Amino acid sequence: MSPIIRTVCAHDCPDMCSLLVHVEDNQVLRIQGDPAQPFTAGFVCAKVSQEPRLVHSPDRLTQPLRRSGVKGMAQFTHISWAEALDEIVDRWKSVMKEDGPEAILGYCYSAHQGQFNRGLPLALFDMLGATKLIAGTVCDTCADEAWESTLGPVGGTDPEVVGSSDLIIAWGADIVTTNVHFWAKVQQARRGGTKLVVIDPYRSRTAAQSDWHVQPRIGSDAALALSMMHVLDRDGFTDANFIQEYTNGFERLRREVLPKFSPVAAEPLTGVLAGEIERLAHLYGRALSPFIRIGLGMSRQRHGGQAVRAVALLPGVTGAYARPGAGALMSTAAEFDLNYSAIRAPSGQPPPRTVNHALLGNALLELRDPPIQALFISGNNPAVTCPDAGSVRRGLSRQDLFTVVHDPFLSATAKFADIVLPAAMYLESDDVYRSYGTFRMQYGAAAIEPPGQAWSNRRLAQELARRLEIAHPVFDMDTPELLETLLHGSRVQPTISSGNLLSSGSIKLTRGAGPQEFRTPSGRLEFWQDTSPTSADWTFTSDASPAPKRWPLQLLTTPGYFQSHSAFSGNRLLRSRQGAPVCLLSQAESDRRGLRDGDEVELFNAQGHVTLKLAVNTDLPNGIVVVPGQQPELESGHAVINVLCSSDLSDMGDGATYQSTFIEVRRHPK
Ligand SMILES: Nc1nc2c(c(=O)[nH]1)N[C@H]1C(S)=C(S)[C@@H](COP(=O)(O)OP(=O)(O)OC[C@H]3O[C@@H](n4cnc5c(=O)[nH]c(N)nc54)[C@H](O)[C@@H]3O)O[C@H]1N2
Ligand SMILES: Nc1nc2c(c(=O)[nH]1)N[C@H]1C(S)=C(S)[C@@H](COP(=O)(O)OP(=O)(O)OC[C@H]3O[C@@H](n4cnc5c(=O)[nH]c(N)nc54)[C@H](O)[C@@H]3O)O[C@H]1N2
Ligand code: SF4
Ligand SMILES: [Mo]
Repeated sequence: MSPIIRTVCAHDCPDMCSLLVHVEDNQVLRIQGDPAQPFTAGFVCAKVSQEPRLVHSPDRLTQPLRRSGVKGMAQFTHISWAEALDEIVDRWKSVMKEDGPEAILGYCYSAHQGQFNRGLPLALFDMLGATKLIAGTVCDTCADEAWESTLGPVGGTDPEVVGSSDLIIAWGADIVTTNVHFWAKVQQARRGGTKLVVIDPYRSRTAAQSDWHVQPRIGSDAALALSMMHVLDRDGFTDANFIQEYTNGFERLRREVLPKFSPVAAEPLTGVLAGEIERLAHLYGRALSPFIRIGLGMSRQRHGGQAVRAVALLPGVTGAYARPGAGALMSTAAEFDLNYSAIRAPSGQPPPRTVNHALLGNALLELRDPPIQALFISGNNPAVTCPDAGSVRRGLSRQDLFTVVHDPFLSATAKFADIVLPAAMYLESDDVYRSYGTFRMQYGAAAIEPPGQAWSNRRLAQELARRLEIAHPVFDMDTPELLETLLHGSRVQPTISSGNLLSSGSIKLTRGAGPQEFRTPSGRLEFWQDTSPTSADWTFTSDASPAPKRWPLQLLTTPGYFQSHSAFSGNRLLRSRQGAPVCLLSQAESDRRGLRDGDEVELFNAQGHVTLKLAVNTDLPNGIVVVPGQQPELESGHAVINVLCSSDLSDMGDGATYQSTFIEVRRHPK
């Protein structure tokens, strides 16, 4: 019998599955979802069921590399770790001597690792006094700020109780693709008669399997939610006691805003018929325990914060936040008030300067006094995933920039590096994990040794700290000590302690029964805020301003089913299952441009152009183009979709605005 290692899936995914990894001769034979963990429920997704092909991919890096050709052309020679580390330390020391430590940028979001592999590289740059990355703005900072300004830093409804809900709304969440274990729970509930409504401009896999797919215009969710509130209030579905006892500002919203959002007024904003809005509001108002799963996709646009805020307020109107199985869930991360800064920012000093994760291109091209001279990227692929990817690539091409990339694969970004370091993956390193889609934490043991000379992020950070003579205990701690540090002072104790994490599998936080807790400064759900500069005064309730005439189509990039951005592209089977990159366009929009299914087309705007295959999609409304996934090198155009997206930021949380991209499509000019 091959040994079975109990560990955790570290991919950037809300489910945080508990895994049983079957190992023989340092090879992963098979991965099983742990049947003893109720959320994982014995299965893994279509991606991780193929994980041996990623971990043992022939494309894995096993030795450090030094650039021998032009930046971006991926010409490298093998070097030893000693040579690589000597060169990095020498270059960083001379950059610091000439321009100060703020000329160094550590760019590590590291979303496919646990807390220590994520945290320790950040600790290194914090201790150096380097320019600090404001991380996560490509993903969830807008949504998080919107949620926190509404409910406070708190998790939402437990996904494990969705079985007792009588109505489920997936609001801008493609659950089948991004949250498959929650989908299993949803399906269980539906077998008992619960209805599933999906609110999404795109007929996603989840929408296609729903009972009712409502298709609003991109970015019009705030208007839709406010119109539902209008109907709920007008037709007597408000819970006056709940509003009185647990909320702030509803009267003002009712007086100043809701009258503007009658279904008839909201119809042209949202593209949803007035009658449908009425029906949706009544369905919601009549449900005893409606559960809204709020996705992050709708937050990645100019008024994304307003959208999330409005949707998160709906359960406050009807008092659903007080009922079991009801409420809203976006992310559970805020519930874990861990001592992150002790691991990630141990200096205790404010950073000398910051760079927004989504603005890497601008930072590399435009920052002065000092300019960024040395860049370290680990666990990120910004040449593919960052907005304004053209600027990112121009920045990475700077001859005077010294770039180090630490990755298990020669990613599109690594191709621009001066030094590439082979990284271990999560199955090759022990770490501690906390979920953002459940209320669970777990310790994950390394299942195998890393291939060749690959090093974990943690080992690399420790070694660089040693060579740079950075003395801080955090770089010498073993796993139990790091764990004690991370949990110090946290409310998750005593349910979760270093002792029980190291000795048990998945541990679930216990949360009080009773109404959803609000951790805003007032302790109430905030319908209105006058104080916050980003506050929802509801001036902007829709991104549905008419598209500029020259760029009449709005771009929607959705998560790829067989992808997590580019992190699975080292698995050739998944790459072929995802297929060649395509763009979806309605029949009418295609006809208008004389385009046919399968044509090679160019997507373009003032920022750049990308060549793709056209797939005519009969479920798509006019006026939008959908590109599923962010594929590393689009097959024919040698450009990634993010060259079309600007570096404009969202109304809250300084987030990326991928969805606020306007383009035109034409036949590829051969
Ligand atoms: N298979 C797979 N799994 C993943 C990922 C992946 O890329 N692929 N990504 C991982 C990561 S990094 C994250 S952050 C999470 C969450 O990943 P996200 O990318 O945030 O995915 P969802 O929350 O499912 O939201 C996507 C849905 O939002 C819809 N949407 C976009 N704009 C709007 C809008 O204006 N209004 C409405 N109503 N809907 C809109 C899209 O059409 C899409 O169906 O998933 C993780 N899991
Ligand atoms: N147009 C558009 N763009 C988007 C989005 C969108 O919806 N639309 N979504 C955004 C979202 S939600 C996110 S989270 C970002 C994701 O953006 P990124 O985090 O840049 O994307 P990934 O492809 O997940 O890149 C992870 C990299 O880490 C590497 N890696 C994996 N494990 C390890 C490890 O253990 N150590 C090290 N050192 N490296 C490792 C992988 O090989 C890969 O190269 O993309 C964003 N980009
Ligand atoms: S569903 Fe998510 S957490 Fe579970 S195995 Fe797949 S990627 Fe990992
Ligand atoms: Mo993300």
